[in-house]
Amino acid sequence: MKVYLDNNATTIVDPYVFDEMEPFFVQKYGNPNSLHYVASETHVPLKNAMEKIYAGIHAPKEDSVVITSCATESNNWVLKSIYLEYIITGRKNHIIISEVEHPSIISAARHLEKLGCKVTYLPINHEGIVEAQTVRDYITDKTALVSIMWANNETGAIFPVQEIGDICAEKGVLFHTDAVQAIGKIPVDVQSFNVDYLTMSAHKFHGPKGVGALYMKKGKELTPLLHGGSQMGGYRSGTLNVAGIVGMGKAMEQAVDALDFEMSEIRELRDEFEDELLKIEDTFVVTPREKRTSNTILISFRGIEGESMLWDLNRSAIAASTGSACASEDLESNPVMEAIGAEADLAHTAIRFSLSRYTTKEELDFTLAVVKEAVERLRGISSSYAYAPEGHDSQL
Ligand code: 7TS
Repeated sequence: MKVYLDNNATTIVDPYVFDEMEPFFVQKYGNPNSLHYVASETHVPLKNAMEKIYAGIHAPKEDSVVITSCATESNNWVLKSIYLEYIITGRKNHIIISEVEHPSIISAARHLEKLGCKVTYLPINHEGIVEAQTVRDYITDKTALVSIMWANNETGAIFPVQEIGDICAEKGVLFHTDAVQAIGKIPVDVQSFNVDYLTMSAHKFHGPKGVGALYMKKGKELTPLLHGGSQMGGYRSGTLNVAGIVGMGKAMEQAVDALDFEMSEIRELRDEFEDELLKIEDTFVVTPREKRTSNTILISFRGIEGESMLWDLNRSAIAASTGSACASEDLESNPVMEAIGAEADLAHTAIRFSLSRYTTKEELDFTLAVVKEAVERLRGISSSYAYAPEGHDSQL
C-alpha cells in the first residue's frame, strides 16, 4: 500500500481537473491575446475559470484576482510592492509579519530589511497561534502592511484573521493574508472581513502546480513586477497559463463542493488517527484540534529524530514530512516548534501528517501500525530517549 500524507506540501490533481485542462495542451493551444479562432477558443474557458476562482473566495467583480505562478510569487509580490509604494517613497517604514510565516514571506521580509524596511516578526503563543492583540501592540503610525497567514502549514493552526483585519482597518494599515492552507479546508469569504490582499495556490487544493493567484481589494495599490503586455490588466504580463488557469478554476469549484466533507469526514478520520497516535507514550501535539484545519497533525515523538521516523515511514511507502518541504532538506528543527520555545530535543522530533479528501481509513490504520513499529525500533536505539525528563520510564 502506498500512502500519501504530505498534502500540505502538494496534492494529487483531481481527475476532473485534469480532464478539464487536457484540451488546452494539444487542441486549444492558442495564445488568448491573438486575434484568430484558435485564440478565441480559450476565451470562454478562461472567463469561466476566473469566475469560479472569484466565486470560491466570494470576491466581488470590482475586486481583482491576478493569476501568478505560485503562492511564493504572490507573497513576494505583495511585500515588494508595498516596499516600492510605501517604504522607498518614505510614506511608511515598517511591516509586520509573524515568525511562522512561510519562507516566501520571511525571506522576502528579510530581503526588504536589508533595503532599509523595518520588519517585526510577531511571536506565536503556546498553542502556535498569533494573537490579534499582539498585532495591535506592534502597529505604529509608520506601519504599511500586516501580513499574517490564515492557516499555518506546519500545525494547521488557524489564525484570527478576522480580528487582525479589524485592527488593521481601525489603524489604517493594509492587511495581507496567505490563505494557501485555508482554501478547501475552511470557508474563505473575502467579503466577510477586512482583507486587502490574499494569496492562493492551486496545487494545495488538487489543482495543478505552477499556478497561483493574488486577490486584491478594489482601490488598493499593486506595483506590476513583470512589465510587458496587457495581460491580467497590466498587473502581470506574460502569456496566460491557460491550462493552469482552467485547472485552478475547476479545482476551486471542486474544493468548495468538498468543503463540508473535508470539515466533517476528513476531520473525523484525522481525529481518530490522532487519538491513536497520542496513545503512544511521550507524544505531543502543539495546537488544539478545534483551532486547526481538519487535515493536519504535527506530532512530536520524544527521543526520535523526525528524519529517522520519516526514513522508516518512507521504507513502508508512507510519505509524510518533518515540516515544510521548503526547509526539510537542511535537517533544521521545525520552525513552529522552535517558535513556541519547545525544548531542543522535542523541536527535532516533529512529524507532519497532512490528509486530503482522498485519504482513507485503511491508509491511516496501516500508517499507525508502521509508526508504532518505528517508535519502538527508534527509541530502542535512541540515546536521547534514555535521558528524557521525569514521567517517563527510563530505558537505561
Ligand atoms: N504559503 C504557505 C502557507 C505554504 O504552505 C506554501 C507551501 C507556500 C506559501 C508556497 O506555495 P507555492 O505555491 O509557492 O508552492 N508550503 C509547503 C509546505 O508546507 N511543504 O511544502 C511546501
